Amino acid sequence: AAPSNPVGGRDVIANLWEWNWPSVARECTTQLGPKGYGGVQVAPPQDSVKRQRLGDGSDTILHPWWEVYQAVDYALTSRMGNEAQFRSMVSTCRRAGVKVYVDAVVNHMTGQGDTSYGGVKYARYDYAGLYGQGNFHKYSGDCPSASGGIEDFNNLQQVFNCELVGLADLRTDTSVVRSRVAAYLNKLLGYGVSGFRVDAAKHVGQADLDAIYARLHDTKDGTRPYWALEVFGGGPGRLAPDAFVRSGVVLGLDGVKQLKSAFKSYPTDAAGSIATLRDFGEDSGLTPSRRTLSFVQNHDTERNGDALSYKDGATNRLATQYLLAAGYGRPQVYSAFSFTTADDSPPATPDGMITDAACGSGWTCAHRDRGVTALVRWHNGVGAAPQAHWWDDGANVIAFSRGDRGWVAMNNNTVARTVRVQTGLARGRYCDVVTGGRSCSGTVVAVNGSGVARVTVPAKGTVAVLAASRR
Ligand code: AAO
Repeated sequence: AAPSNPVGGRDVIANLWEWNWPSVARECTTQLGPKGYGGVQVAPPQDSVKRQRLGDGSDTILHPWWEVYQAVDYALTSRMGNEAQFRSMVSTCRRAGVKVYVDAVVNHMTGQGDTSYGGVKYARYDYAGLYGQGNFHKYSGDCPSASGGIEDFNNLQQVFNCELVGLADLRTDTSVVRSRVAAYLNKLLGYGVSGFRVDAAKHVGQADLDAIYARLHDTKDGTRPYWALEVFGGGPGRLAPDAFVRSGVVLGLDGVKQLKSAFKSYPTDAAGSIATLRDFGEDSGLTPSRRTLSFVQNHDTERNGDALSYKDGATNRLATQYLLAAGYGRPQVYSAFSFTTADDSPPATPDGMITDAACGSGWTCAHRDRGVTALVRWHNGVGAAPQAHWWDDGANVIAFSRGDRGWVAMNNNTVARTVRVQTGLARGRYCDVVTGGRSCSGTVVAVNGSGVARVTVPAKGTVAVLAASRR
């Protein structure tokens, strides 16, 4: 079986979604490595649909972000760069101590178009030298819906064998397709990639995922590849996220909704206050921590209303800090581009090639936020120590320790709050890593002989101290 999350250590992943390869490489060296991130997730690197101008004067977005989710070929010729740039990015990141995880589109090929970024000419069920009609469920008779598409997301046969939004569904139940998919992923592993986010994993299904995984080589570090499965919640039986945890780690998509309701509904809905996070994780019905890749949002949920987004500003930062502190799942920090409509392209040339990521001009750079990087450092400092000393005011202020290694307090109000709390720490004066960074120039938390501290937590802010940051 695929491995669980690593325990403790530098495990935080930055999801630099649709950053181009030279920008990812630069970021690994200058930011991610130095700030304590242990991994970076990148967008699908295989060749994809490149939409052509319609010539009808319509204002349809020519190169929406989702072009990259329509695979044309397993050559690494994408909107983010070419194969040489991809390889160089992976080795640069590895040298900076940052492992690379790839978004793998293996459930399907395309649903439209005839030309790719790599210049390949194709048809929906014909990819010369790779797949033809016999490799698709469209022609195998296994899809029971009248339209050939998924009409009912609760129907197992449809979810596995019919087409997701019209995307040509691969027969991953055959050894020919399994071998070709595995060859693609093994090529990436050979370049130094450490694992995958498996796109539309719910539609591949457990048996096919397991068979593909069994064909994968070890990583360059000699470990089994990380294998994080995209499975939206809500499906019954074998379609539920819980039914996939034996095949791999699953994406924490239900947790995303709980985080939004905790952080965003207060004070309009007091029931949704952050005090409810006392139970966040397995106690609130989520998949096991060691089998969950958790995040506040990803590219789908920041658009579909399930999640907070960069548009929520300080509330989104606070939720990200909470996730890094909580210890549920392997935390991932999402960082992409700002958008107006759901289909917007990332900043790109007229030809669709994504341009270098410039923070503040089109790119949110949430992973660089000092409040976030402080909590990455704190997360690494507390390691695998369990949550203890939970405290809340019944509404919008919470505090907890991670064993005796660190203590944190968070305030989701729009005004500062002063609290008197049991920290579980030994008597002493501790430096807040959020306001003080590494230099201890900010807030100092004084803990008395009984472990109690009186602390003022800023509006929409966090105070976080490490036992190791005692003065
Ligand atoms: C584009 C065009 C289409 C066109 C197509 C082919 O937009 O009009 O037909 O090309 O020409 C992305 C875009 C698509 C885009 C596609 C290909 O989102 O718009 O299509 O690239 O370019 C389901 C899947 C899940 C999938 C999600 C979008 O299960 O795997 O749909 N996510 C991944 C990617 C995604 C990508 C693809 C897959 C395809 O992350 O970006 O698509 O590679 C329910 C179901 C879920 C279902 C959702 C959304 O979920 O249970 O299975 O996800 O609905 O349809 C609560 C409920 C939960 C519900 C959820 C919905 O959480 O509990 O049950 O709300 O918000």
